[in-house]
Amino acid sequence: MDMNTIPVDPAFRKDVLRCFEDGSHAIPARWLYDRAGSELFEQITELPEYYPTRTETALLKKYCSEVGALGGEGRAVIEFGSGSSTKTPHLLEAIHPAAYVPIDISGEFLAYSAAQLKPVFPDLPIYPLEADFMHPLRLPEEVLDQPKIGFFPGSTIGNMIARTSVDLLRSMRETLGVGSQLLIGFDRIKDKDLLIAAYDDSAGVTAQFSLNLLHRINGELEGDIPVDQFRHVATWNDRYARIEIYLEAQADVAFPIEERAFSLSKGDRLHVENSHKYGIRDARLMLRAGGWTPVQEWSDESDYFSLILAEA
Ligand code: AVI
Repeated sequence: MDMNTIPVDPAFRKDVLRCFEDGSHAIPARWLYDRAGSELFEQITELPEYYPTRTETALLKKYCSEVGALGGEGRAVIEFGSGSSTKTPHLLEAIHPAAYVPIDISGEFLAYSAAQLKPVFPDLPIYPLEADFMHPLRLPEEVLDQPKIGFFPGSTIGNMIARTSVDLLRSMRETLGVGSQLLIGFDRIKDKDLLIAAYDDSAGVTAQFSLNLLHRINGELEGDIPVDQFRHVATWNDRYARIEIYLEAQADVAFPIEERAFSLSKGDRLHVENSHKYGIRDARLMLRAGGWTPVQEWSDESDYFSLILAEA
């Protein structure tokens, strides 16, 4: 093998080929996050139209001390999908945890976030865990006997369909144990135009983020998809209460992927992401279905975003 070749994840190959072979024309959103995709997502979080990150960050700054007072003080913080851990310091400062366990599939992100947090919290033991948090996990030995609080910000749960979200909440309960707490972010249902603008920004960064998936297919799977023949489309599906992201062919296109020939007609769409939004009762119900009892919730003045503290 060429030393510069990135080994292809067989699950990526399977999902991409299935999308075209069975005509489902859907690719799971997890594949949006290669290195370029993760960098573009960081840019999205700073866009004027993308309200979730700044709204949730303001809630964390304002209310994390209440999490401490509601039993969070001194617990070990277990963060699911910690990424670059940008929101974590607000929680760590407020509840003085016994330890911090960032969980991420990317070892690179884990090393980065540990390096960022170490100088700010020199006395905090950090035990990074490189793993897929969608399944129950064995936590590091050092925190097994400590009271724990899970942290799942960003409304990342919104990128999953309801059944997967509930499965994940159950897995988290199994990983953390009865008596644990969970602090989780939910993006709320709001004006359709605001939602669409957040997922189709005027600078075109979100479009680049979704179109990057086609570049990834070309780079990793010997594809030759004409990326410039596709456009990013964000729609609001009211029945499912979610933003749906598609890549729409602007002309009839034919292209190979790993020497197999595929084609799409003008107007055909590839479904690449869902981002569900929640009424506050939907969020509470989802938590209960996953084995978590909501204890307290905090929202901004416009009810754009909510943080919920729950107990197992
Ligand atoms: C990571 N996740 C919560 C983002 C969202 O808002 O659904 C992903 C995203 N996709 C396009 N913009 C943001």
